[in-house]
Amino acid sequence: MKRDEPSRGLTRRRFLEVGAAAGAAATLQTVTPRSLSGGPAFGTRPAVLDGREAEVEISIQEVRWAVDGRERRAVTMNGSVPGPLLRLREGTEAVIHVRNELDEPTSVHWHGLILPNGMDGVPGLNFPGIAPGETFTYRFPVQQAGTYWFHSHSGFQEQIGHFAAMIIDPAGPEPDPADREHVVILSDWTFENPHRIMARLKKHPDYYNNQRRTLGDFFADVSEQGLGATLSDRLDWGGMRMMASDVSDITGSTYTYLVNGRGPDDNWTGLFTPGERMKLRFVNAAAASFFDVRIPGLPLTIVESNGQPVAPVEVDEFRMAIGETFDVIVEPGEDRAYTLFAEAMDRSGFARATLAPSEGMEAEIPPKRERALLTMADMGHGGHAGHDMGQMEPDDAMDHAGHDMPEPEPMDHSGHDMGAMADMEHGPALRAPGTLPDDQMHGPDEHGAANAGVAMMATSRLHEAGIGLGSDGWRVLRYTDLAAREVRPNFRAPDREIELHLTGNMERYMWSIDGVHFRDAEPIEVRFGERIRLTMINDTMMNHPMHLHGMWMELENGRGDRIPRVHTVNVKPAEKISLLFDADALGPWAFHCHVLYHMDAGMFRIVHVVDPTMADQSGRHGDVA
Ligand SMILES: [Cu+2]
Repeated sequence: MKRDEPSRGLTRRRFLEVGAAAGAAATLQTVTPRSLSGGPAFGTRPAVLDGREAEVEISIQEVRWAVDGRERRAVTMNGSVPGPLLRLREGTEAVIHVRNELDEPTSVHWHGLILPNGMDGVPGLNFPGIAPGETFTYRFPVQQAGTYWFHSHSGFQEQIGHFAAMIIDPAGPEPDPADREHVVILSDWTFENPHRIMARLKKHPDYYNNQRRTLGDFFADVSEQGLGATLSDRLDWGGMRMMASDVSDITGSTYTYLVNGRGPDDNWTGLFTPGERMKLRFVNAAAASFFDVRIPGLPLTIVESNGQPVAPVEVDEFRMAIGETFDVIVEPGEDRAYTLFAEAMDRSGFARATLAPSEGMEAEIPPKRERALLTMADMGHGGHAGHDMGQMEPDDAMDHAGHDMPEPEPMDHSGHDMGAMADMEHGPALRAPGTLPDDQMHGPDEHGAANAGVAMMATSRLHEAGIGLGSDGWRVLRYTDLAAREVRPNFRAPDREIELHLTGNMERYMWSIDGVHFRDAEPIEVRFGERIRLTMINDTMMNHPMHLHGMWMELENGRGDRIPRVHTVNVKPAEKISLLFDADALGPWAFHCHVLYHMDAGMFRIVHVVDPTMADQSGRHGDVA
């Protein structure tokens, strides 16, 4: 394994060195990758916090961070974007001291980790948060292996740099050994204040789509960014026009897309020796961006999803929802550079890096593709028509029985009466575990003013690559391609089904679940030991990457007892999906959309696992957010 490259001086280090460096770092220093290093090599490997045998220390600091030559304030872990790579080992205990050097509260949430409730890091829900000047010690058993990440669960800190990757080495042998590996963290960077982004979306939800900016906005930008930057923004993006109902509500008009903290011009480079088997550990740590990832010239073999081994799938491109991770094996045989290309789903920009035998090499950047357009199916008026049969393969053994329903007349809402069937708790026996849900007409409940444009028909779309993908003539990953590497033991049927609607009113930038903002919602209560089928119906025309803390979800994609485990799953517009989870962890857990701005707007619930035999188990410390 060539995980580290001694020639670069970034050899595997123990906590002591890194902890000392963190302690010495001053706040508000200017950290530019190139100026620090005196060459472009810095940042090629992230700093590593090795928590496998020792305690580690993370300091939350404000620094000036430069992207493609421009600077803004960033909230960081140990002074870098992304923060240091954290390495843990399955079967050990992690001890992580997090010191808050900001003048505002902060937190660290361990995305995808199974741990005691009090260590999950959601302020107001699992702990009080970390006050300025305080140190909070996270201490938990490491019970899993794979690629994960961690980030702030406070305000908009995640948007401005507070995220990092975590690799957990297995207690036993590595399931997919490689000659070399690189962590590839994708993110979206903005020079705007995220509170301002949110305020703009509240006023004009299509602000970042149609570039409709007022003279006042222009002068505000000039005072914040300077005249040159403002004009350059306008020139770069002035030609872009998008529909109000486009696929992303925040776009490349404000975002620069990053690989490992580097903009497209900075061009992060991952080295290889031709002929090596290389593992790329991808993390989508963006606040609001989905990425379509490919490396032209290299087939991509997906071996892990959400940190869990999956049966290897070879594709040419895959979409990453926010919060997802994928491990990908590539074998570059030629002595040349390859472009690692991660296009924003709405085609408004891209993150770019290079895999090469030596620094400074570059390969071609693929031409811009047509931007994705919403279809009738995305608006829930397509029924069968929305299923791109061209992507289906004859060997797809999924149950498509439900897809044979006649197409509804687009404007005929009489079908809504069928919604009475939706109350599954009192309905017939639940369908077999691991199978795909049937299509469903929307019921009469429109979920109130917080919901608009309800999709009439929700369908299973796991066999679709996603909006704007799958028509380029190459292989694209679909959720139905994912199968757990091993058969799941004791795979059993759910005890109960809970149905949730993902709702929103784009015109008012309101996002909710079942039409109710988080602040007005009761927790979803489940009993310890229950096996729950969680069915989600996306009533909106946007994608929502839904993330459950503290417990694995099993995505029912038709693979029976080999359905994949996930911590995050994307729900497409007008899609109906279902997941199984065992309520095996007591306490209140966060469940939310991982679009930071959707979560902030109210698309959030508490899933509270209670033991009816115990008295007080609220574990709450006040209001969340
Ligand atoms: Cu969302």
